[in-house]
Amino acid sequence: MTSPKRYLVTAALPYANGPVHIGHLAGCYLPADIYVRYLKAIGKEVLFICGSDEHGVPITIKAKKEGITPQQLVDKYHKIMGDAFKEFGIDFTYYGRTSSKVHHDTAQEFFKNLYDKNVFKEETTNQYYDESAKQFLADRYITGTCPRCGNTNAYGDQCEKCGTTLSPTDLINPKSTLSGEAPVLKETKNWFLPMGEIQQTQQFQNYITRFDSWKSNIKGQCNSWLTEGLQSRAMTRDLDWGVPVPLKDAEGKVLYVWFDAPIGYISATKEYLQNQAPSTEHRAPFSDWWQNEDTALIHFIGKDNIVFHAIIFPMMLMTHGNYILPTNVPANEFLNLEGDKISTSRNWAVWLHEYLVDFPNRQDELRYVLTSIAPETKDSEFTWKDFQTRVNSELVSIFGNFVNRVLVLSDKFYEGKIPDGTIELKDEKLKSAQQNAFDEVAKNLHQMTENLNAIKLRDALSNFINVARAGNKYLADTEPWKLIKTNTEQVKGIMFDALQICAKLAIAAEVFLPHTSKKLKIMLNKNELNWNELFNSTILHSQHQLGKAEILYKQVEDEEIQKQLDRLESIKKVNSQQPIVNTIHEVKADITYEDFDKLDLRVGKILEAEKVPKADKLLKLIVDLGFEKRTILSGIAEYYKPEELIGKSVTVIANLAPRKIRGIESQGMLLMAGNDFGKLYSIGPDKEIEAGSVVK
Ligand code: B3M
Ligand code: ZN
Repeated sequence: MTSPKRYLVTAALPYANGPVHIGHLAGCYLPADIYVRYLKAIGKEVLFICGSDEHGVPITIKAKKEGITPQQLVDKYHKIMGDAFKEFGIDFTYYGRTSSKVHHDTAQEFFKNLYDKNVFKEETTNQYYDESAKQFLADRYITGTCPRCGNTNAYGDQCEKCGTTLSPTDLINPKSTLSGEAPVLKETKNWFLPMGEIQQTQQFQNYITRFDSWKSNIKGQCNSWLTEGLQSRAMTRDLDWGVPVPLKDAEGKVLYVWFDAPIGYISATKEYLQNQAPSTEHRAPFSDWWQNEDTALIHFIGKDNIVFHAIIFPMMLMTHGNYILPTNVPANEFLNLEGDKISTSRNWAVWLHEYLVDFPNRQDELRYVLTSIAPETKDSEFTWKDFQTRVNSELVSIFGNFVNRVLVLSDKFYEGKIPDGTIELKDEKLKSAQQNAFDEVAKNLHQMTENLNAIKLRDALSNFINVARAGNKYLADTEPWKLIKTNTEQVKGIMFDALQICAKLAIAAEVFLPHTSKKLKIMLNKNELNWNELFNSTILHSQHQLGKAEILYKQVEDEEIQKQLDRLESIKKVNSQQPIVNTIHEVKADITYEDFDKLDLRVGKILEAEKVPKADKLLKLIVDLGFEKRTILSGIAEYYKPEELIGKSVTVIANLAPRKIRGIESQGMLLMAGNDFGKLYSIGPDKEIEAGSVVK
């Protein structure tokens, strides 16, 4: 496509079965938002569409768990998710939901259209059925081993580990998630999309040439599925929650959630244009958005959604015939958290609503960090330490510091009025500092624009911060706070330049850090700043009165980070208490009796026990060995409270050479039974026996 006339940008519809976490934000909503803000800034006509995905097994499973109806569940989370997005400045044009009437009608019409064209293959097949729950087991109601990668927790519709789409009957050792039992097979009729046939059509072959300009991670996945050959896939399910199949002989059946959900982009557009679009504003009609080749359709998603957006939905759109196909599917990989995969069920996540409680009004800090580590080409990792470092050493020390210095000095020198802008710098050193700053700022702004165009948002953000860095360096090189004593004229020139850089930052911040941009514009007393002024040499004219200087970012303190780490640590503990299978350790090489006899094992009685300060795992024990009392340090603080150990008999290695731990000499060791997950329990005599007795 040459330059598109308008952009229809979508972000994956999140399942309304839980709150939003940083993985969602980094994977899809933040990049989509930044790109949309950029498109709007450069004057493009854009719709940014999203909404809650309220159907499918993930919803019914969660409703059952919470003991409420699916409708109550989606009502609850639709609100929570919508609020979280708003708080973080994710500026959807419209946030819809798939339980709406317009959506049901649109999805049914879509299905009927394909049905009438004889696109579907109607087939009676054997599907898994849970006899105790009296229910067919579609999608996530069934788990088993992935035939492709061996993941033992693959779902009936997809393996999240290798991304393969599956059918329940593909799973090895299938198990019902309702009863935990092995299911039986039972006949039922469903309607299949013959993806293998559609793959062969000229239309589809033309469409896939678009992959060439897509990111390599997406292209690679798609091409590997296409090479393997696509299988037919049922577009209906035997479930009672969803959009009813609009056919007479389809009682008790609903549309497959992955059939109806992407249609949600269409129905949300419709709803917006019908009900919400401001009547004063010029808006292209629906047909221009979805049926006009001048529109670029761009789906932002996470990598587990690629096949649905890059292959299945386009197949639906092209067989319907009345819609444009995606121009680009910029999928991100996954964001991990502190060394582990983010998981809703294991509560291993940073939830946005919780972040806001601990870091109120600091949304842009999270936006900044998540954009700078966005998993654009490979999985990436969020750690709290890194969060602290990036905020403190980039936002606080570079961007915030620069802006603050410029505003405070302007206030001090000129009572907040922009000085004369016609002054030429004379001194060689000053001149070269100025040239450097101009070059760096211009270069980075150009690269930033290019990177935004190419949806390389990490790089774009680093160009942005480099602009502030160049500003900071300009001040450090010229030291206006010193120069003011000897040359007030030259200082005017420097401050004038620095203020222009602040204005450029305020303009560019609008796409990455909207809350900051707003604040900065108030400080500059300039609400109307346009993107096309970005490359102007003068944005703020002399005599313009600035507003009040305020701190843009607060330092993130060690205690704030520790609190988050402690929270994660306690989640880890809760998770590790769930039964997990222990690995079987091979028996070590044989030893002789003489080897064994070298160990002097004794029964000891614990007399005292206390925690070792600043060591989470250690207890300091005083143990009576009969002939003497020993101080022994033991790493069991997570499993025993000091008071429950007093009076307990344990087995001690009495001739282990003493060792200093945390400045305390440990004079022996307790024998403990431990598993792979760190659990440690003491081993002692099971009947009373004197301290000092020999263990042999
Ligand atoms: N709800 C999957 C997900 O939240 C799904 C996306 C639908 S986009 C049409 O990961
Ligand atoms: Zn797999």
